[in-house]
Amino acid sequence: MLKPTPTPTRELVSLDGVWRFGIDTRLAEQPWIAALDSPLEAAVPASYNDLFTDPEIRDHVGWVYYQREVRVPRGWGGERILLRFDAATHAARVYVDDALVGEHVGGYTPFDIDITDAVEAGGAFRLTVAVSADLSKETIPPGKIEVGMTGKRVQTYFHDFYNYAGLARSVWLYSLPATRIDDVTVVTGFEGSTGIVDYRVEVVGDADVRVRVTDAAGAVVAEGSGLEGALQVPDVVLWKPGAAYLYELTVEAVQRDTVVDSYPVVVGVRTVEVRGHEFLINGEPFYFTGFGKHEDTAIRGKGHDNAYMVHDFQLLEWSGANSFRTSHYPYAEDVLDFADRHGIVVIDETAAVGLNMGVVGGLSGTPPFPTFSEQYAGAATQAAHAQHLRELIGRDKNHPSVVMWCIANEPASNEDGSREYFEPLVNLARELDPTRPLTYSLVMFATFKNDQIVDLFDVVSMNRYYGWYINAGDLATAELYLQGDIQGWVDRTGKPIMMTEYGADTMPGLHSVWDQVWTEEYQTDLLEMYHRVFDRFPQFVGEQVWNFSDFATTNGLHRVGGNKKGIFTRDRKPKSAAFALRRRWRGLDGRKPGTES
Ligand code: GCB
Repeated sequence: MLKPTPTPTRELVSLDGVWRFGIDTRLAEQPWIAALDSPLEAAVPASYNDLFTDPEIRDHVGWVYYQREVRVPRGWGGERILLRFDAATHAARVYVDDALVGEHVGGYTPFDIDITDAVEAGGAFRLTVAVSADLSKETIPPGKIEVGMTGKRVQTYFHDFYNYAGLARSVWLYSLPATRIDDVTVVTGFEGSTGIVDYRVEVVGDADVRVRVTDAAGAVVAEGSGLEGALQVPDVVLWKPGAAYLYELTVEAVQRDTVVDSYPVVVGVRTVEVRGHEFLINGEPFYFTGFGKHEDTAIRGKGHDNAYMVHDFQLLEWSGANSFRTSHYPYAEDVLDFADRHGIVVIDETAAVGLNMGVVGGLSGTPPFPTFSEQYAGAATQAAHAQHLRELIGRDKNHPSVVMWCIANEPASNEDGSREYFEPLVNLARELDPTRPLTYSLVMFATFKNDQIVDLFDVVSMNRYYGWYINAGDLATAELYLQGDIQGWVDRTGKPIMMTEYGADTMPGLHSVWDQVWTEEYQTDLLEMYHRVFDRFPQFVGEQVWNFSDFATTNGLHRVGGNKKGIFTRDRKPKSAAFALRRRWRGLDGRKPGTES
């Protein structure tokens, strides 16, 4: 799916700003047929939850309504006119004036609605967007809504981050020519000093296709024509972690020598491959350093914010991180564009978090009923998961920064039914993208003895909390467990292994000379213990600390003002461990710690 981009043939109007806002319980039925009868207004993009002081809005279960007037530019007669929602979390119904024009389910992937027949160039319309925060067996992530003793509907879900909802990413009105480029897929490689850009174009209507590759200075370095082909780039400059170099592939749809549509795709020439126990980028072993992150800031919730994005990437660079995982959902596309430009490597994760009833069983990991059953993650969940994969890979397939898909976070891969659930999804992902390795993040209860799906994947990604949820305050025992655990996966799989989560909640400003949990020293000591163990395994290909920064969590007893495993606070101040990571990671340039440059 192509991101709306202004080109000589496409125009774009931002609908971001302040919209009228209300929640369904306080509005008339069919609130879209008139101006919303509500005193509230909400910022777009932003999650709505933390904007207001009213607790009923924050934890609202059900639909909320956003509304604004939109004017269509008068020069758009004869063009297709579309709305693009970069995300509506978790489901949306879109109305133009009194009419429903489209719907979408899935809170972290974009969707378009063609409204050409409902609006007029130069005219204005009332745009109402109903957005639902609800999670159920039919959504990814899944959840459950129950009516509590007070008669109120209560949402439960099986992940710790707060269920922020609303229009957290940009909304656009844009024009497309009737005959147009509908999709472009790019796969890159190189032979010696020649770069290969394989491209495939989908066109709506009848047109010839012309393509050209320009280098960073704008010089044309390759040209071709036709719906697909392989372009050769002489003296290629590769896209490398920490040294991004980008070309541009301009695709043109041409009718009788007239360019009727034109679209630029950013191209980084690089390869990704898993060979034996190595993860290779451009044929060279790559060692991931970095974090699992969240889209999470005060007031905005999951609202995309360019200032935070720029600053977060500065902190990645400052700490020597070369990568992050988009835990636990696809991030705003601008973040991937930024990673492409700045040479940061991304593990792109789906929103499939909480496919695990074991977490309800607490540390015993005993599920109250089977996870992969019609009681919880059954056929409907699997269908939603498949649709989500199509949308994620459709959106992100051309980003050079994305080197691996993470299909789920901590699923109950130790339970019966997990293989039946995941095998078709793995096959689908490989069909959608045969080039990138696949992984999933392994929960503690899924051990090298009982996991049922690891052979379907390319990289073993472990989430482990020795020294925190178990052996808290006892790093010596934690070290023994960790060592045995990794050894078990090495022996069982022979695949590359990385740690996608390890860490400790830490209260900034709390100190101790002893191994005391929650102190800044304990967080540092725990990470250093993990690093000692990682460095003993040649099969280890990376370390991503949980988490980049503190983040908001669901209401409950288990967290003090949110998850405090951040290396940075929620407002991005470093805890002591940030300096320890910086000492370990800076200057590695993708090499494994302890190896020669
Ligand atoms: C996990 C989850 C992550 C949590 C983390 C924690 O295993 O994958 O979403 O935030 O543990 O801190 O408990």
